[in-house]
Amino acid sequence: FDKVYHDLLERITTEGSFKDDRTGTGTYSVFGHQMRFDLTEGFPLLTTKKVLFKMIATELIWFIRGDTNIRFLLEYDNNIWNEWAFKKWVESEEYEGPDMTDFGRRALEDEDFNALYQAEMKQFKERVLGDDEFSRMYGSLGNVYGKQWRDWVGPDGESIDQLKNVIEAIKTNPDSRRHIITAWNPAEIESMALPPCHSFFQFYVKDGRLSLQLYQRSADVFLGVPFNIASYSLLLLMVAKECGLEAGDFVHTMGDAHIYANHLEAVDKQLSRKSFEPPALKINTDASIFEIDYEDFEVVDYESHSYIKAPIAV
Ligand code: THF
Repeated sequence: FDKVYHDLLERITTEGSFKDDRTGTGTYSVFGHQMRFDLTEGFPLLTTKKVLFKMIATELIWFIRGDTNIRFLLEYDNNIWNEWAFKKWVESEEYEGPDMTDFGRRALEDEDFNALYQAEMKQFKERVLGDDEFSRMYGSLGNVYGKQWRDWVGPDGESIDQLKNVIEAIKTNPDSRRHIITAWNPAEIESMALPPCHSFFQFYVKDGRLSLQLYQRSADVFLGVPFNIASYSLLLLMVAKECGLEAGDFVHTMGDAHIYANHLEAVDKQLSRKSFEPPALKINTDASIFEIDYEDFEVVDYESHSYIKAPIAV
Protein backbone atom coordinates (compact mmCIF):
# COMPACT_ATOMS: atom_id res chain seq x y z
CA PHE A 1 0.00 0.00 0.00
CA ASP A 2 2.73 2.44 0.93
CA LYS A 3 4.37 1.80 -2.43
CA VAL A 4 1.29 2.92 -4.35
CA TYR A 5 1.35 6.15 -2.36
CA HIS A 6 5.13 6.60 -2.61
CA ASP A 7 4.82 6.23 -6.40
CA LEU A 8 2.51 9.23 -6.40
CA LEU A 9 4.89 11.27 -4.21
CA GLU A 10 7.72 10.37 -6.56
CA ARG A 11 5.73 11.15 -9.68
CA ILE A 12 4.90 14.63 -8.40
CA THR A 13 8.42 15.41 -7.21
CA THR A 14 9.88 14.40 -10.58
CA GLU A 15 7.18 15.38 -13.13
CA GLY A 16 5.18 17.95 -11.19
CA SER A 17 5.13 21.55 -12.31
CA PHE A 18 5.08 24.54 -10.00
CA LYS A 19 1.83 26.46 -9.72
CA ASP A 20 0.52 29.19 -7.47
CA ASP A 21 -2.59 28.34 -5.53
CA ARG A 22 -5.48 29.85 -3.61
CA THR A 23 -3.60 29.70 -0.30
CA GLY A 24 -0.48 31.52 -1.56
CA THR A 25 1.81 28.63 -0.55
CA GLY A 26 2.61 27.30 -4.02
CA THR A 27 2.38 23.64 -5.09
CA TYR A 28 3.95 21.07 -7.38
CA SER A 29 1.21 19.20 -9.16
CA VAL A 30 0.18 16.67 -11.75
CA PHE A 31 -3.31 16.46 -13.24
CA GLY A 32 -4.94 13.05 -13.28
CA HIS A 33 -3.67 10.12 -11.23
CA GLN A 34 -5.17 6.84 -10.08
CA MET A 35 -4.29 4.51 -7.20
CA ARG A 36 -5.84 1.12 -6.39
CA PHE A 37 -5.94 -0.63 -3.00
CA ASP A 38 -7.12 -4.24 -2.73
CA LEU A 39 -8.68 -4.34 0.73
CA THR A 40 -8.41 -8.12 0.95
CA GLU A 41 -4.68 -7.47 1.54
CA GLY A 42 -5.25 -5.37 4.66
CA PHE A 43 -6.27 -1.88 5.68
CA PRO A 44 -4.43 0.98 3.92
CA LEU A 45 -3.25 3.02 6.85
CA LEU A 46 0.19 4.24 5.75
CA THR A 47 3.13 2.90 7.71
CA THR A 48 5.96 5.17 6.51
CA LYS A 49 4.56 7.85 8.80
CA LYS A 50 2.14 7.51 11.67
CA VAL A 51 -1.42 8.33 10.62
CA LEU A 52 -3.98 8.96 13.36
CA PHE A 53 -6.83 6.55 12.78
CA LYS A 54 -8.95 8.26 15.42
CA MET A 55 -9.06 11.48 13.38
CA ILE A 56 -10.08 9.58 10.27
CA ALA A 57 -12.76 7.48 11.94
CA THR A 58 -14.37 10.32 13.87
CA GLU A 59 -14.45 12.53 10.77
CA LEU A 60 -16.12 9.74 8.78
CA ILE A 61 -18.70 9.11 11.51
CA TRP A 62 -19.36 12.86 11.48
CA PHE A 63 -20.04 12.75 7.71
CA ILE A 64 -22.27 9.67 8.08
CA ARG A 65 -24.33 11.39 10.77
CA GLY A 66 -24.91 14.29 8.41
CA ASP A 67 -23.23 16.59 10.91
CA THR A 68 -21.48 19.74 9.66
CA ASN A 69 -20.61 21.34 12.99
CA ILE A 70 -17.06 20.98 14.31
CA ARG A 71 -18.36 20.56 17.90
CA PHE A 72 -18.70 16.80 17.36
CA LEU A 73 -15.07 16.61 16.16
CA LEU A 74 -13.81 18.71 19.06
CA GLU A 75 -15.49 16.35 21.50
CA TYR A 76 -13.06 13.71 20.18
CA ASP A 77 -10.18 16.19 20.23
CA ASN A 78 -10.19 16.12 16.44
CA ASN A 79 -8.87 19.46 15.20
CA ILE A 80 -8.62 18.89 11.45
CA TRP A 81 -11.51 21.20 10.49
CA ASN A 82 -10.87 24.02 12.99
CA GLU A 83 -9.19 26.43 10.61
CA TRP A 84 -12.16 26.58 8.26
CA ALA A 85 -14.70 27.31 11.01
CA PHE A 86 -12.29 29.76 12.63
CA LYS A 87 -11.92 31.57 9.30
CA LYS A 88 -15.69 32.13 9.11
CA TRP A 89 -15.68 33.42 12.69
CA VAL A 90 -12.84 35.93 12.32
CA GLU A 91 -14.31 37.22 9.07
CA SER A 92 -17.74 37.74 10.66
CA GLU A 93 -19.25 41.06 11.78
CA GLU A 94 -19.38 39.88 15.37
CA TYR A 95 -15.65 39.19 15.74
CA GLU A 96 -13.85 41.96 17.63
CA GLY A 97 -10.48 40.39 18.49
CA PRO A 98 -7.10 41.10 16.87
CA ASP A 99 -6.87 41.06 13.07
CA MET A 100 -6.60 37.46 11.85
CA THR A 101 -6.39 38.11 8.10
CA ASP A 102 -4.31 35.37 6.43
CA PHE A 103 -3.76 33.65 9.79
CA GLY A 104 -2.51 30.40 8.24
CA ARG A 105 0.43 31.97 6.46
CA ARG A 106 1.21 34.60 9.13
CA ALA A 107 1.25 32.02 11.93
CA LEU A 108 4.11 30.28 10.13
CA GLU A 109 6.11 33.42 9.43
CA ASP A 110 5.69 35.45 12.60
CA GLU A 111 6.17 34.00 16.07
CA ASP A 112 4.41 36.81 17.92
CA PHE A 113 1.43 36.55 15.65
CA ASN A 114 1.41 32.78 16.09
CA ALA A 115 1.08 33.18 19.87
CA LEU A 116 -1.85 35.55 19.35
CA TYR A 117 -3.46 33.17 16.87
CA GLN A 118 -3.05 30.13 19.15
CA ALA A 119 -4.71 32.02 22.01
CA GLU A 120 -7.57 33.18 19.80
CA MET A 121 -8.06 29.64 18.41
CA LYS A 122 -8.08 28.17 21.93
CA GLN A 123 -10.86 30.57 22.95
CA PHE A 124 -12.77 29.81 19.78
CA LYS A 125 -12.67 26.06 20.48
CA GLU A 126 -13.81 26.57 24.06
CA ARG A 127 -16.77 28.62 22.92
CA VAL A 128 -17.79 26.09 20.25
CA LEU A 129 -17.67 23.35 22.90
CA GLY A 130 -19.31 25.26 25.73
CA ASP A 131 -21.71 27.78 24.20
CA ASP A 132 -24.68 26.30 22.27
CA GLU A 133 -25.67 29.54 20.60
CA PHE A 134 -22.10 30.35 19.50
CA SER A 135 -21.62 26.79 18.32
CA ARG A 136 -24.74 26.93 16.14
CA MET A 137 -23.56 30.18 14.56
CA TYR A 138 -19.84 29.59 14.18
CA GLY A 139 -19.12 25.90 14.68
CA SER A 140 -20.92 25.11 11.46
CA LEU A 141 -19.06 24.76 8.17
CA GLY A 142 -22.15 25.27 6.02
CA ASN A 143 -23.58 22.67 3.66
CA VAL A 144 -20.46 20.49 3.45
CA TYR A 145 -20.11 16.72 3.03
CA GLY A 146 -22.45 15.45 5.75
CA LYS A 147 -25.28 17.68 4.61
CA GLN A 148 -25.00 16.64 0.95
CA TRP A 149 -24.62 12.92 1.72
CA ARG A 150 -27.64 12.75 4.03
CA ASP A 151 -29.86 15.75 3.25
CA TRP A 152 -29.38 17.07 -0.28
CA VAL A 153 -32.26 19.49 -0.84
CA GLY A 154 -34.04 18.86 -4.12
CA PRO A 155 -35.84 21.34 -6.39
CA ASP A 156 -39.11 21.16 -4.43
CA GLY A 157 -37.45 21.36 -1.05
CA GLU A 158 -37.52 17.59 -0.51
CA SER A 159 -34.65 15.93 1.33
CA ILE A 160 -32.59 13.30 -0.50
CA ASP A 161 -30.64 10.85 1.67
CA GLN A 162 -28.00 9.74 -0.84
CA LEU A 163 -26.24 7.37 1.54
CA LYS A 164 -29.43 5.52 2.58
CA ASN A 165 -30.61 5.34 -1.03
CA VAL A 166 -27.32 3.93 -2.29
CA ILE A 167 -27.17 1.28 0.44
CA GLU A 168 -30.72 0.24 -0.38
CA ALA A 169 -29.88 0.09 -4.10
CA ILE A 170 -26.73 -2.00 -3.51
CA LYS A 171 -28.86 -4.49 -1.58
CA THR A 172 -31.73 -4.70 -4.05
CA ASN A 173 -30.06 -4.02 -7.40
CA PRO A 174 -26.33 -4.71 -7.02
CA ASP A 175 -25.58 -4.63 -10.77
CA SER A 176 -26.75 -1.04 -11.11
CA ARG A 177 -24.28 1.50 -12.52
CA ARG A 178 -25.88 4.29 -10.56
CA HIS A 179 -24.55 3.67 -7.05
CA ILE A 180 -23.39 7.25 -6.76
CA ILE A 181 -23.02 9.81 -3.99
CA THR A 182 -22.02 13.36 -4.82
CA ALA A 183 -21.03 16.11 -2.43
CA TRP A 184 -20.53 18.53 -5.33
CA ASN A 185 -23.74 20.54 -5.26
CA PRO A 186 -23.22 23.53 -7.58
CA ALA A 187 -26.19 25.42 -6.15
CA GLU A 188 -24.69 25.31 -2.66
CA ILE A 189 -20.96 25.80 -3.22
CA GLU A 190 -21.30 29.39 -2.03
CA SER A 191 -22.65 28.24 1.32
CA MET A 192 -19.74 25.91 2.10
CA ALA A 193 -16.66 26.84 4.15
CA LEU A 194 -14.66 24.88 1.55
CA PRO A 195 -16.03 23.27 -1.64
CA PRO A 196 -15.72 19.47 -1.37
CA CYS A 197 -12.29 18.10 -2.30
CA HIS A 198 -13.40 14.49 -2.39
CA SER A 199 -16.45 15.25 -4.43
CA PHE A 200 -18.01 12.18 -6.00
CA PHE A 201 -17.93 8.41 -5.49
CA GLN A 202 -19.44 5.26 -6.94
CA PHE A 203 -19.89 1.68 -5.73
CA TYR A 204 -19.57 -1.46 -7.87
CA VAL A 205 -20.57 -5.02 -7.01
CA LYS A 206 -19.08 -8.14 -8.56
CA ASP A 207 -18.80 -11.74 -7.27
CA GLY A 208 -19.95 -10.77 -3.79
CA ARG A 209 -17.37 -8.00 -3.54
CA LEU A 210 -18.05 -4.30 -3.18
CA SER A 211 -15.65 -1.77 -4.65
CA LEU A 212 -15.63 2.00 -4.39
CA GLN A 213 -14.11 4.61 -6.66
CA LEU A 214 -13.63 8.19 -5.51
CA TYR A 215 -13.08 11.23 -7.68
CA GLN A 216 -11.10 13.81 -5.72
CA ARG A 217 -10.86 17.16 -7.53
CA SER A 218 -8.06 18.50 -5.35
CA ALA A 219 -5.65 16.37 -3.40
CA ASP A 220 -3.20 17.65 -0.76
CA VAL A 221 -1.00 14.63 -1.23
CA PHE A 222 1.16 14.86 1.89
CA LEU A 223 -1.40 15.79 4.58
CA GLY A 224 -4.82 15.04 3.17
CA VAL A 225 -4.42 11.97 0.96
CA PRO A 226 -3.27 9.53 3.69
CA PHE A 227 -6.48 10.52 5.51
CA ASN A 228 -8.63 10.25 2.38
CA ILE A 229 -7.32 6.77 1.51
CA ALA A 230 -8.05 5.40 4.97
CA SER A 231 -11.37 7.24 5.24
CA TYR A 232 -12.90 5.90 2.01
CA SER A 233 -11.49 2.44 2.66
CA LEU A 234 -13.20 2.48 6.04
CA LEU A 235 -16.44 3.67 4.44
CA LEU A 236 -16.15 0.84 1.93
CA LEU A 237 -15.72 -1.72 4.74
CA MET A 238 -18.72 -0.29 6.58
CA VAL A 239 -21.03 -0.29 3.55
CA ALA A 240 -19.87 -3.78 2.55
CA LYS A 241 -20.70 -5.09 6.02
CA GLU A 242 -24.07 -3.33 5.96
CA CYS A 243 -24.88 -5.00 2.62
CA GLY A 244 -23.54 -8.45 3.51
CA LEU A 245 -20.71 -8.22 0.96
CA GLU A 246 -16.93 -8.57 1.12
CA ALA A 247 -14.76 -5.54 0.43
CA GLY A 248 -13.00 -5.40 -2.94
CA ASP A 249 -10.93 -2.49 -4.26
CA PHE A 250 -10.77 1.12 -3.24
CA VAL A 251 -9.93 3.08 -6.40
CA HIS A 252 -8.68 6.60 -5.79
CA THR A 253 -8.84 8.93 -8.78
CA MET A 254 -7.44 12.44 -8.44
CA GLY A 255 -7.69 15.64 -10.47
CA ASP A 256 -5.17 18.23 -9.25
CA ALA A 257 -2.78 16.11 -7.16
CA HIS A 258 -0.35 18.46 -5.46
CA ILE A 259 2.42 18.69 -2.92
CA TYR A 260 2.66 22.04 -1.15
CA ALA A 261 6.09 23.66 -1.55
CA ASN A 262 6.53 23.69 2.23
CA HIS A 263 5.95 19.91 2.43
CA LEU A 264 8.83 18.89 0.15
CA GLU A 265 11.30 18.21 2.94
CA ALA A 266 8.75 16.11 4.80
CA VAL A 267 8.10 14.17 1.59
CA ASP A 268 11.81 13.39 1.15
CA LYS A 269 11.95 12.12 4.68
CA GLN A 270 8.97 9.85 4.14
CA LEU A 271 10.31 8.53 0.83
CA SER A 272 13.52 7.44 2.57
CA ARG A 273 11.62 5.10 4.91
CA LYS A 274 10.90 1.37 4.45
CA SER A 275 7.32 0.25 4.87
CA PHE A 276 5.85 -2.27 7.32
CA GLU A 277 3.07 -4.78 6.67
CA PRO A 278 -0.34 -3.06 6.63
CA PRO A 279 -2.65 -3.41 9.65
CA ALA A 280 -6.09 -5.01 9.62
CA LEU A 281 -9.34 -3.31 10.57
CA LYS A 282 -12.09 -4.89 12.64
CA ILE A 283 -15.60 -3.60 13.16
CA ASN A 284 -16.65 -5.06 16.52
CA THR A 285 -20.39 -4.56 16.35
CA ASP A 286 -23.46 -5.59 14.44
CA ALA A 287 -24.92 -2.12 14.68
CA SER A 288 -26.00 -0.51 11.41
CA ILE A 289 -23.68 1.88 9.63
CA PHE A 290 -25.78 4.76 10.98
CA GLU A 291 -25.14 3.75 14.58
CA ILE A 292 -21.49 2.69 14.58
CA ASP A 293 -19.33 4.56 17.13
CA TYR A 294 -15.64 5.23 17.09
CA GLU A 295 -15.19 2.70 19.91
CA ASP A 296 -16.52 -0.08 17.63
CA PHE A 297 -13.44 0.07 15.41
CA GLU A 298 -10.22 -1.75 16.11
CA VAL A 299 -6.99 -1.34 14.19
CA VAL A 300 -5.01 -4.55 14.56
CA ASP A 301 -1.20 -4.80 14.28
CA TYR A 302 -0.45 -1.25 13.16
CA GLU A 303 3.29 -0.82 13.06
CA SER A 304 4.54 2.48 11.65
CA HIS A 305 7.35 5.00 11.56
CA SER A 306 6.90 8.19 13.61
CA TYR A 307 4.77 11.24 12.74
CA ILE A 308 6.10 13.76 10.22
CA LYS A 309 4.74 17.20 11.08
CA ALA A 310 3.89 19.65 8.31
CA PRO A 311 1.81 22.86 8.23
CA ILE A 312 -1.70 22.78 6.78
CA ALA A 313 -2.53 25.33 4.06
CA VAL A 314 -5.73 27.26 4.75
N1 THF B 1 -7.12 21.62 3.24
C1 THF B 1 -5.85 21.29 2.92
N2 THF B 1 -4.97 22.25 2.60
N3 THF B 1 -5.45 20.01 2.90
C2 THF B 1 -6.33 19.00 3.22
O1 THF B 1 -5.93 17.83 3.20
C3 THF B 1 -7.66 19.30 3.56
N4 THF B 1 -8.61 18.33 3.87
C4 THF B 1 -9.66 18.67 4.82
C5 THF B 1 -10.06 20.04 4.53
N5 THF B 1 -9.25 20.94 3.98
C6 THF B 1 -8.01 20.64 3.57
C7 THF B 1 -9.16 18.53 6.23
N6 THF B 1 -8.36 17.35 6.43
C8 THF B 1 -4.78 17.25 8.57
C9 THF B 1 -5.24 16.13 7.91
C10 THF B 1 -6.43 16.18 7.19
C11 THF B 1 -7.16 17.35 7.13
C12 THF B 1 -6.69 18.47 7.78
C13 THF B 1 -5.52 18.43 8.50
C14 THF B 1 -3.52 17.25 9.37
O2 THF B 1 -3.00 18.29 9.74
N7 THF B 1 -2.96 16.08 9.71
C15 THF B 1 -1.73 15.98 10.49
C16 THF B 1 -1.93 15.83 11.98
C17 THF B 1 -3.33 15.97 12.47
C18 THF B 1 -3.40 16.12 13.99
O3 THF B 1 -2.50 15.68 14.72
O4 THF B 1 -4.40 16.72 14.44
C19 THF B 1 -0.96 14.76 10.03
O5 THF B 1 0.26 14.73 10.30
O6 THF B 1 -1.52 13.87 9.40
C20 THF B 1 -8.87 17.28 2.89
O7 THF B 1 -9.70 16.30 3.25
